[in-house]
Amino acid sequence: MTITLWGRLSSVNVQKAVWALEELELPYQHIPLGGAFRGNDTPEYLTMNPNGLVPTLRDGELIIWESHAIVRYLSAEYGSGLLFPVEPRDRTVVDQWTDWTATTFQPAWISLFWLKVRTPAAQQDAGAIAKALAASVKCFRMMEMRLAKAPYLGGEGLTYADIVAGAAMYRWSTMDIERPSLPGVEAWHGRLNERAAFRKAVNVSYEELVGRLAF
Ligand SMILES: N[C@@H](CCC(=O)N[C@@H](CS)C(=O)NCC(=O)O)C(=O)O
Repeated sequence: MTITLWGRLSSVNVQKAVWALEELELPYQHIPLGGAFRGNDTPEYLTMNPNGLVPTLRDGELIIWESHAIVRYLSAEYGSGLLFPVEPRDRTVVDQWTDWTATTFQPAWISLFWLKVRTPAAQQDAGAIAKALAASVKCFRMMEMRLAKAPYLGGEGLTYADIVAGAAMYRWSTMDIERPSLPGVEAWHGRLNERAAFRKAVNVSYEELVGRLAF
């Protein structure tokens, strides 16, 4: 069965899917789409993904969109016992950090990224940037409490929670902002950086997005 992934590689949500595919050493076809590539508003694409965003993944007959659903599916189908803890008591901790990333952490840091990186310098609002930075730091301090005690968000091993949250780390660590010292988060980022799959998927230039609000 062939796996196909649609989405531009500069998208953090696409990067989560690429990381999971690479981590699990799955063969896949990649089709750049969205952003400067466009194509996410065609009837063919909307039939697969009515949300009109990237990523979309097809595995045989199955088509899925929403990056966290994609990463969770790949982990369950191809990484059970590795990225996907089998025991519900272990897995719920992974889901907790995964859902928190979708609802709280990513909205905070993405907002900062849009205000600080995607908004042209002349239009930037220092007050809004400070507020978004404070909201992001609050999230990172929560992660610090966890990562000071465990090497990964789910506990002892890498799981899909680290993939969805860790996808933020290239942008967070390279944005021109004041970052507080968070030794647990930094050590975790160091561990992620040791993985070829993380480096390939996440350490990707976002130069094409600087000062660009269009997509
Ligand atoms: N909740 C969705 C969000 C997807 C999303 O916002 N994708 C952005 C890129 S990160 C997108 O498709 N933007 C339009 C474009 O790139 O053309 C997910 O996690 O998959």
